[in-house]
Amino acid sequence: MKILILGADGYLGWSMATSLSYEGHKLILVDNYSKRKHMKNLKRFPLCKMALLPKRLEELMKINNKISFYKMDCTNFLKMKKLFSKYKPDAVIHFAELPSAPFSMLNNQSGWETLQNNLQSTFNLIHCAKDIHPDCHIIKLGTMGEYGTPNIDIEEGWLNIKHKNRQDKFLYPRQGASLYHMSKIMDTDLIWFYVRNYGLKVTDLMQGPVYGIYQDHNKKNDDLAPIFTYDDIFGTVLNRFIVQAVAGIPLTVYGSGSQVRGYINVVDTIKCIKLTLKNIPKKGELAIYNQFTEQFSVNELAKLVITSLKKISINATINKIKNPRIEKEKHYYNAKHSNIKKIGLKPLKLSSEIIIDIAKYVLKHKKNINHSIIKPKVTW
Ligand code: USQ
Repeated sequence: MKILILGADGYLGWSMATSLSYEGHKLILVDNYSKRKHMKNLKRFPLCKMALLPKRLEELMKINNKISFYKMDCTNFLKMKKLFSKYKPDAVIHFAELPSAPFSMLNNQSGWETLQNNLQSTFNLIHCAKDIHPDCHIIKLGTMGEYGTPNIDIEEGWLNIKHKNRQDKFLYPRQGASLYHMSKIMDTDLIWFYVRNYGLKVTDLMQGPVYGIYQDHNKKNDDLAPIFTYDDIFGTVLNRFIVQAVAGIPLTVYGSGSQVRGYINVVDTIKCIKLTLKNIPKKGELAIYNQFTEQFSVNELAKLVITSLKKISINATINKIKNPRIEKEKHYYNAKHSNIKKIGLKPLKLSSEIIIDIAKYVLKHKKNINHSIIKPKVTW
């Protein structure tokens, strides 16, 4: 296939590119390094210094030489149009969005940049598809956080509503808990508008917080590893806890720690996206998958890290700190996630072995851990 990957430098984008390159597809990678720029400005460096894409591509090209890279901003419509016209991709995987809730809540500028970047890149993409190549399959990363934590079961994308003896199907109600999550909600509305009016084919993957490191093919090659963050702004909770444990810092449980989310290993993220590449929606269909494999509370995650890492003589402790976010801590949470299993995902369950495996990667780079970027500094 000819696959365009937008946001190819990121944690997920790069993992996706390395994995797909082994399958011999023609890959067109795009990134403007905006996340790196923000990380540098905020002095939140990843666990390992990563080379820029052209350097990392030298390694990838040894596996697959049908890869091109464009340093390009997806909010630039003319450039996007040119790229789309040149390649007319079979599929586009859209990771080119600012992914951090704390970053979006830092100040007015970061909030607006998140809204503007995420909406404009998505808008340009669907507009290119409509104008140039409506047959291409757009795979878009959404987030479970779009649904929030309602007091009813979370369905997969849609909700059937009966009202005064009539019935219809609507997008499941959404209520984000940060400007980042709000940007994803607005994305979804835009996409659905284009899908139903112009017959586009879109898959929206409502993903929960991701953990782990994509190592299938790169265990021995650091140039092919993805960016791994653990700081208060760009790191996700389980990766942060493992780094904190390795560094001897008490695990930063926010508030009571009873907040529940649906989590997924990055290895499964890649598998899910590959499955959806093969399951193309019909013209005018918006296929929605809740992309997570297991639900945990923050307390459960912290306890699992502690008991797992004890096995390799790392003795971690918990530090419950005032929750820096506005979020419900005690709440109902029961989210459906069967669509992805229906198309073939055999979930990789979180285990002590997996936590130890991630900790071993972190231990290799322990000297790089910066203790001053652990405590949450952004509050809302
Ligand atoms: N949390 C802690 N301690 C920490 C960090 C987080 O207790 O040190 C808690 C948070 O309060 C939250 C939960 O862990 O209740 C998850 O937080 P997170 O930082 O791992 O995830 P979040 O900010 O929600 O965002 C992440 C990704 C985002 C993705 C989202 C999926 O950054 O790109 O869309 O996970 S979801 O949460 O389902 O919306």
